[in-house]
Amino acid sequence: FASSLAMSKEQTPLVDAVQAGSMGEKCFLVDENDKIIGQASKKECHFIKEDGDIPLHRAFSTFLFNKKGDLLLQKRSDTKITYPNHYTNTCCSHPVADFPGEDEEQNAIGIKRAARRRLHYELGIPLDKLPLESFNYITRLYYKDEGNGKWGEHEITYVLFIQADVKVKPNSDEISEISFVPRSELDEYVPTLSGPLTPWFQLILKHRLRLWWDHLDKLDEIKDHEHILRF
Ligand code: DMA
Ligand code: MN
Repeated sequence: FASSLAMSKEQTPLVDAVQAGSMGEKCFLVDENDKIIGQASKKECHFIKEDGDIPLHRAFSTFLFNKKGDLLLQKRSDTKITYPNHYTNTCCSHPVADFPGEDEEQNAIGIKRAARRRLHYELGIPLDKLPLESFNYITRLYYKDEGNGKWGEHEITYVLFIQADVKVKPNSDEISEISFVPRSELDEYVPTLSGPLTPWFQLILKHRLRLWWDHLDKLDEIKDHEHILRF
């Protein structure tokens, strides 16, 4: 990814160095049924090819609620390569081969390990507040989105819910704003946001978030580990 680190005439980095650095991480390629079929760099997995193809890969999308039941939202920083300055759910990323055990599928344990790692990295949440058992794997969502025409997404993303009172210390390379939204204020709050929503958050918001949120105390009723949602 070195070429993108080149400086322009004004000595402005074309791409943030930290974000560019993570582009070599190895994501897991999957087939339409979420079976792992290989690995590819984070860069390859998000770069839109000439024919419009984006390699399908595995991801996760975490929703963290406090004990009152308010949802933590974030605004992606302006240095993110994909979807900068977009509002989105608490924390999303990918399980990667660079960290051991993130491809372990029993109880979606690998996904939970990756989510724990990224909640700590992006939001500064202490790891001891994030035991693997506190993550609830709800279901999977398939989607493709062409982003800005250069960088996009094509994922099967595992939706995880976690409820905990935690101190957050956002990493400014990832996040520029956070907010806790009460369920009763969701519908009036979303239109006030000063930026677009990520496509995956838009889909979940439109089709499932209210229903799932209303089941925060009875998540077993909404879990579906058999089917993959496709909207
Ligand atoms: C990728 O999230 C995962 C989903 C569900 C879109 P991301 O772009 O925030 O990944 P990262 O933080 O690793 O750049
Ligand atoms: Mn992705």
